[in-house]
Amino acid sequence: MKSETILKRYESAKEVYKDFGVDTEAALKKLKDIKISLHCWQGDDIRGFEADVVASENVVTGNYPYAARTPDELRADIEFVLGLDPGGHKVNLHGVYGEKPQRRDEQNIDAFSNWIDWAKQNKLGLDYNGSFFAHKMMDKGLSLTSPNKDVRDFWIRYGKATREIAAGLGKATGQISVCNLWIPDGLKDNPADRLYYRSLLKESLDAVFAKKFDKKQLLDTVEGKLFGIGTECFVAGSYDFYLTYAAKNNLGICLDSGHYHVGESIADKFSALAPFGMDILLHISRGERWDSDHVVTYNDTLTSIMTEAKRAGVLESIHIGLDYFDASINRTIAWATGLRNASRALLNALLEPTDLLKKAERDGDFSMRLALSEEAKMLPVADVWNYACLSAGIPVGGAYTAALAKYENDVLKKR
Ligand code: RNT
Ligand code: ZN
Repeated sequence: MKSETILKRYESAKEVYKDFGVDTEAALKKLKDIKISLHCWQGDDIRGFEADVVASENVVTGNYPYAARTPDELRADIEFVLGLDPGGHKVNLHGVYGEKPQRRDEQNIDAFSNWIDWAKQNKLGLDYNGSFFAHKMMDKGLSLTSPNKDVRDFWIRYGKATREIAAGLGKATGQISVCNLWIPDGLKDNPADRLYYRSLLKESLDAVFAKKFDKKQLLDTVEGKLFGIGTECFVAGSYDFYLTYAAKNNLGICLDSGHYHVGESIADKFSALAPFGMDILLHISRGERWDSDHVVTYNDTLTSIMTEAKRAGVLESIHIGLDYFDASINRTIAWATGLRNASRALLNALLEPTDLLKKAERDGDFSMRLALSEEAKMLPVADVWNYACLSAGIPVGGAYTAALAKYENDVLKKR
């Protein structure tokens, strides 16, 4: 599309939105201000840079070639991906992406000094996730809930280390670092004593979170899930468990869109958490029939997550992160496409005539609420999106796919 056409279409879209009481310029500014944290692990299937990798509890399927093999390759791929999205960004690291040969339970900020230098150059904040998996100290899939005290203590030391590291990342970058804790602990078949594992988890978490940090540098979040591969019958860290733990201990909660019952959407949860001032981290994912972490597509599930966050007044205070991994297709295309979809859904929410919808509802005019919300679905969000890309110097339409193909040819195929 010619730049001239994009500009013309934006001008007309601006007028259409104005009729609905929506200011497109204000929406575009917010699109830049609200940051989406890009998960580093789509680049190499959560392999990371530790030497003695063991089979992971975080299963990634597919073997498309050209995964990033080194920290520099991974950072180059991230820069490429971020360069294809007009929104604001951060980068989300996992423990296994440290670059020094440190024991997991002795990991410290030194392992991330290259990441910090790079983040500073690119004005990016860094979030962090403890890697409680793919390690010889996992006890039949259990870490903080292992009946073996030595195992639990190892992972408690690691949990403490993750928070120190994240606080260090927050300090170094001058942007809050969200430190997310997810553990795979659970059982394949029905346990006889669920309470035993959950009591151990509570005890372990109490040790991990004993130290208090400045919330400007470090925000702790805990991430529950319903089930995983190999933990079909029982996951110790369920949503109920962590929500209660977070509420009692003043921590944030991580909502992963792939971790609930089919049909249960995290979109409904913002308004349930907002009245209590709960800090929220999103892991935007796409579960296909099960917790599968497919690449995020632009669908109703995704758009409703963003619009509900806006309607509940938390869009600007939640921490938005992505969490998907597909190793069966070109990883940078998977990454960029999911990121742009999250961004587009964010823009769509920012452009929603929310005030009009809420007014109709307050007035008791539910028929008008329906009519308006259906009308809103056909508003020209694409014209505003293309304009956002053009203004940020990002390839629009066909030029976007051409840029992806070029990167595969020029960079990835040389690996
Ligand atoms: C796993 C959780 C967790 C991981 C990442 C890699 O079910 O979603 O967030 O996917 O930490
Ligand atoms: Zn997640």
